[in-house]
Parts: sequence; structure tokens; C-alpha cells
Amino acid sequence: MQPLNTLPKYNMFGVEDIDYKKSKVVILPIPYDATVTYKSGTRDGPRAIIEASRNMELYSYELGADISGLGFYTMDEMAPDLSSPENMARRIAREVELILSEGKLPLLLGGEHTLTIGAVQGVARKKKNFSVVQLDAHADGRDEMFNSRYMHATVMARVGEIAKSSASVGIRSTHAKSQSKNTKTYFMGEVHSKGISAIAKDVAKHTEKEIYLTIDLDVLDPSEMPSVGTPEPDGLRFGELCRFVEELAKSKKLIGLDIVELSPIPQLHAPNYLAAKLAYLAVGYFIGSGKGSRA
Ligand SMILES: [Mn+2]
Repeated sequence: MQPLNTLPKYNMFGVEDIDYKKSKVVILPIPYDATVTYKSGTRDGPRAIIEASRNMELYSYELGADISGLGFYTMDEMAPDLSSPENMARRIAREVELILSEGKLPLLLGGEHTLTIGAVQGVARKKKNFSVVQLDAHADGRDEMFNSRYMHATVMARVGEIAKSSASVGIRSTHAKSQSKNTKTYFMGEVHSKGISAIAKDVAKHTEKEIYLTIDLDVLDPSEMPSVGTPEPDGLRFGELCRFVEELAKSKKLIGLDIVELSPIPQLHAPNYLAAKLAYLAVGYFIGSGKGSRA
């Protein structure tokens, strides 16, 4: 029960406190940016998303529903393990494994993209056949960088070793032409020529029924999403990103989701708000109740 005359609570979407046991979606804020190479600042990302999310109208015309009663539980921010990225991944993996064991959906807020490695490791302890769908401007397919195998630039190389297959969408920056054999890459040119819905249908064809979705916000065009460490021109529009998720949700089961790489710019709130809304819509398309839901 919320007293009168108070602003929304300091949790994701400003929802009423619920018992963790009753929750369906567990938000895991991870303010971690230890391996960035260009501009740092993603450690402030989770807090900015949560703050923005408190100011959202919870009825969504896109979903045709208010899904705020679904059972969102916001964990406290995870302390970074700075001893090594490997240890940080281990910490995240344990947490994600636990959330999945209890039949809940983990929603990770970054933080740098490296956290996806830990999340996917955690998923792999519970699931055998699953795919990772990556939305990103960058392929992140290097085997190592600066003598480390756990870097934002090596995320998909590590993921490729764990998941059965993966698909990368919106790519427009890559270190090499060749990709690992179980990864299908959809460059931005293909998105332009075929349209995002056709790409989503193709991704659905080439991936397992159960998917882990990782959204690096730099997949979006910098005009809409300037608050990222490594911006690339010619990205997706927000609407296209939503159509992609909506289309994928028609045939896939979501087993985990992360939204990463938000590096907030002071006084520029729109990108933070965009990220919050994206989280809400993504959950809604996959598991929300109401029109257009796949409950
Ligand atoms: Mn990226």
C-alpha cells in the first residue's frame, strides 16, 4: 500500500512493492563498466533507466495493456567484482541461474555488454538448446582484445561457445568479414533492403525456440540514442526495434533479456526514457497480458 501524495517508488517502473516470491520478472541492475575502450559511463546506466522508468505511463497503447501488475521485482544494484571480468561473469551467472531456477525471467540492466557473457553462462546451466539474439551496431566477435577474452568486444565470441546458435542484427561495425559458423549476421544494409519484419522472420527460422535477447542500445541510430560509449551512424529506429521484438515474440520463448551500454548524458533524459520503455515493451510483447501478448 502506497501512502497518498508520494511519487512512484524507486524501483523499475515505480510499481508497488511485491514479494520476490510472487514476481515474474526480476530486474538485475548491474553498474559495471570495467573493460570499456572508448568512453566510460555505463555504470550510471541502470540507475538512469530505473529513474526514467518511474515516470512512464504504464498503460501501453502498443501492447493494448497495462502490464505493471505482472510482477516486476527490482533487485539492489549488483556490486562489481573488479578482480577480473571472469569473476564478474561468474557472479552474474550465479544470479541468473538462481532467477531461472525459480521460474522467473531475468532482465539485466547494464552496464557494459560484457555482462551478457555471465548471463548466458547462467542460462546454459539451466537450458541446453537455446539461441542468443543480439541487437547491436558491433559484431563483438573478437576472440580477444588487449589480452583478455572477457571484453565488450569479445561478447559474441564467448556466447558462440555456449549457445547453440546466435543471430546478430543491425550490425555495421565488425573487425573481420568472417563470422563463426553458428552465428548468422544481419548487417544494416540488409535491414534497409528487406525491412525489419522480414529480418525478424528470418531470425526466427534460424534460432531455437528459446532465446536469450541482448540489446546493445548502440544498435539504435545515434540521433535517437546518443547515450552510448561507441556510437555508429545509420542505426535502427526505435519503432523498428520494437517491431523486431514484437515479431520475434510471436514464435519464441524469452528466457532472459538484457539492455546494455546506456551511458547517460547529463540533462539529456530522452535516451534513458527510451531504454526504460524498451524494457517495458519487450517484456510486454513476450510475456505481457492483454492484446498482443503471448502469455
Ligand atoms: Mn555495440
